[in-house]
Amino acid sequence: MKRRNFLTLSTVTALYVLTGCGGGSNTEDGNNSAAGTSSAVALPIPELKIPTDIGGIKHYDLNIVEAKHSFFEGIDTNTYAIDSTYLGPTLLLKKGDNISINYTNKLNVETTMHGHGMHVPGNMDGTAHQPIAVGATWSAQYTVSQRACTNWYHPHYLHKTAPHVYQGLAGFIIIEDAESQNLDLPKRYGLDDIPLALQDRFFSTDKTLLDYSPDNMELSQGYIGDTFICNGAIEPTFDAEAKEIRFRLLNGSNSTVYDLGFSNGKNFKQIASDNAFLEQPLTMTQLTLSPGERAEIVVDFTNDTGDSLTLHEYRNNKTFLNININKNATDVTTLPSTLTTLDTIGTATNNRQFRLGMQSMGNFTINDLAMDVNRIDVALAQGDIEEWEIINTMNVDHNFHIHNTHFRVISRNDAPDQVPSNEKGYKDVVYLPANEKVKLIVEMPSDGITADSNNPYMFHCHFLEHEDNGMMGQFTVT
Ligand SMILES: [Cu+2]
Repeated sequence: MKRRNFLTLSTVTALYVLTGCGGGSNTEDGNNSAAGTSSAVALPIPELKIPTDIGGIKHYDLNIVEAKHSFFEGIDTNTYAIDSTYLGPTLLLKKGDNISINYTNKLNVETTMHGHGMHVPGNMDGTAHQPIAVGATWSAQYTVSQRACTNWYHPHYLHKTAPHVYQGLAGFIIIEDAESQNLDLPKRYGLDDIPLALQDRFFSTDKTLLDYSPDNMELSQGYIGDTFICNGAIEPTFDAEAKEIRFRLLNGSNSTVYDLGFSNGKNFKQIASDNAFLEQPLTMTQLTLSPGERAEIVVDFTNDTGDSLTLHEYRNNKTFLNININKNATDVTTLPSTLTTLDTIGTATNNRQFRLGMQSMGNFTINDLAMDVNRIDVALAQGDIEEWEIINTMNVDHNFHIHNTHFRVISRNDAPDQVPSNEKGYKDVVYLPANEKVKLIVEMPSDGITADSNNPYMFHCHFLEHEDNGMMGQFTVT
């Protein structure tokens, strides 16, 4: 049941080109009449989860389940999902909300659920220290205390994050605040505000299973699937209104770096990086996202009625999404020239170095140590401001993610001017190409949100195969 033999995406692409669909064959409701090709699938939009308000606390009840999902017409593929058949619903949180996200584990294996990018106490972080036993419910309860951004939730189970995510466990967390609600941005979820979870997968030959079986080389160099998927669909089609459209891009892959752009070279504005708006929209034609990174972009289709284009991935030459601009605008937005003001982080009072490396084939380390849940690597206090230098000592790509807080990138390879403009905002994941290094300024907020040694935060490579195999450490904030 090896994965290499089945109908590959390039075959699907060839079919798509041969049948010539993409432009005129979509019906009004987004269903494509040209059955038999993957392009017939309308872009799935994750359900927007409506919470139950009990005594001023918004409760989100979510079930982690085994499911069957149709990636290929007429074939059920076994998956994991959150109240869905693949991925999970979107949680729309507002700054100041008191929330309780209740995850019930209906799998036959233990897992966890972590809010990536969330500023929450260590015991609400959903890491290896907060396992959800089979049949049990775990609640992440906190007050949303951060700026508008696009975050996501996914398992963070020790040594098993990669396979659990691979089977389908992930969902969006969108945070809004007064500022984001007042800006004249596309914000009609599913109409002009579109979350896109970008992933790649291998399937078993009969396509009934997601094939997670990286060998040692793939553990190291990346487990890059031959089928690229967008919100759990293969090359789906989005019928867009002829207006500004906002895409919330998430690299939800295990270990693939995506270079994203539109097939016709159309430019777009990046408006947000991981943890906040950028101060001004940045005009771009291509955007690199490593695993776990997010970017919000706005693309203006106002004068593009009748056009078709794709969201393309240039590094692996794959199509994520077909877009047809074939609907009249039912609203008008005008992207503001200023989005926000970002606080500068003060002066660092301490420096640290984190060397990403490998002990032996398939065993990864930070500062020569593999992850140990019983070891605290870094002890910090609220209000600490530090400069962290992350050095990729290897000939393969990594990245670096810090829980609880955001950081700003000071330099790449010791050069401040090598930091691209779209990395100058609030980040929680930073890409480290082979043999490169970055300097970050990191601050632990002084707002009473802490993590003790029983429930520490993590820092790690977000290439999930690296994280699962040792490239992770733990820190406390007291
Ligand atoms: Cu890595």
